[in-house]
Formats: sequence, structure tokens, C-alpha cells
Amino acid sequence: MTKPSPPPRWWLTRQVLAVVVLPVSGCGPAADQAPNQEIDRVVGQAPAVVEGVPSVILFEPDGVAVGTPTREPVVMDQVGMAFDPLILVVPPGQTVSFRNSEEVAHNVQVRLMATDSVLFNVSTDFGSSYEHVLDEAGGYDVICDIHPGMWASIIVDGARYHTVARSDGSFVLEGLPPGAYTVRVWSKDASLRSEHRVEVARGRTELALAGGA
Ligand SMILES: [Cu+2]
Repeated sequence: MTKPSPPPRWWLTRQVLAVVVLPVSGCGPAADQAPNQEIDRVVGQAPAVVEGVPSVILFEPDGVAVGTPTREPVVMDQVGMAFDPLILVVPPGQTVSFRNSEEVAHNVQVRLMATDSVLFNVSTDFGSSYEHVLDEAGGYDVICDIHPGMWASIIVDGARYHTVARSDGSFVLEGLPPGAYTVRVWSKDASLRSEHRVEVARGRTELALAGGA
């Protein structure tokens, strides 16, 4: 009498695959969605745009360490006769790489808004980049002296989450974990900046932050 031979390898592989695949195919998105379940989202009103610069709303969760710089520099590019991005939010200590990706001679001048002091002013030829560590929290103006229409803003802040408001000041932020937060509203106009204690709930949380300090 011969012993039954073990199943071939491909058979085992298929069994494992079947076990993995089955639970996934069992619940489609339709079955998963409860009728009243809303996506977690914070909606609100912050100050409207000031001199072309929209408000930035920064969310710092209680009991969570502030954001730390990434090892790789964060890039602010010069392309299409504009800075990209127009608004950059980074934690203190972040290295930012200012890059020129087009065949146009530009320069980069960065000023700390609070004191209007110049941090640096460098020429950026095509293909070149200049790195700078932004240590001090606050807002920075970024301009190109050669092209008056070229400007951007950098906000240095350790908050874990942020969103940029629309020009009318309204904003939406999805997927923010529920809990207690310190919320900072940043505006180019210092008199419109404010700080709030906020509880973010499941579902929809509405915040009125347009009041200023
Ligand atoms: Cu330029």
C-alpha cells in the first residue's frame, strides 16, 4: 500500500491565498457604511486672505509631541515664474531647499515677518539650490527681487496638523483624530492671529476662529 502523497506546493499556496482573500471580498464598502456615519471633518471660519496670503490653521493635539524636522530638506521650488508651494508650513529646525528649476535667473530673499529682518538673499540660477535651516517659529516672506510678482510665505510651527484656508477664510480639514487641541490661527495680519482650546469630536466639528486675538 502506498501512502497518499502530500498535496503539491501550488495547492498549499492557493489555500493560503484563499484564506487571505475571503474576508476582504466578504465586506464591500456598501455593507461597511452605516447610514448616519459621517466622515470626521473639522469645518470653520478663519480670517480672510490678507495681501494675497490666506490664513493657516494649525492644530496641535494634547499629549502628542510637536512635529520634528525631516532629515531630507523640504523643497520650495522656483518654476513657471512662481514659487512652489506658495505657502509652506514646516516645524522649527527644518532645512528648506530653495531651488530654481527653470531657465530664468531668480533670487530668493527671505524675511522674518515679525521683525522684517532679512534672513538671507541669494541668487538662484537655473538648476541651483540653496539650503537654509529655519529655526525661529513665525511667518516668513519669500520674494524674488527680480520678478515683483513672485512671492510665497513660510510658516514655521511645530503643530502636527494644519490646513490653509480659502480666500474667504473658510476651511475644511478631514481625518483629524478626535481629542483636545490647541489651535493657532495664523494670518499675515498679526492682529488677526489667535489661539484657541478646541475639542474635536467624531463626525463634524464646527469652529468659529475668525475673531482674532
Ligand atoms: Cu524671479
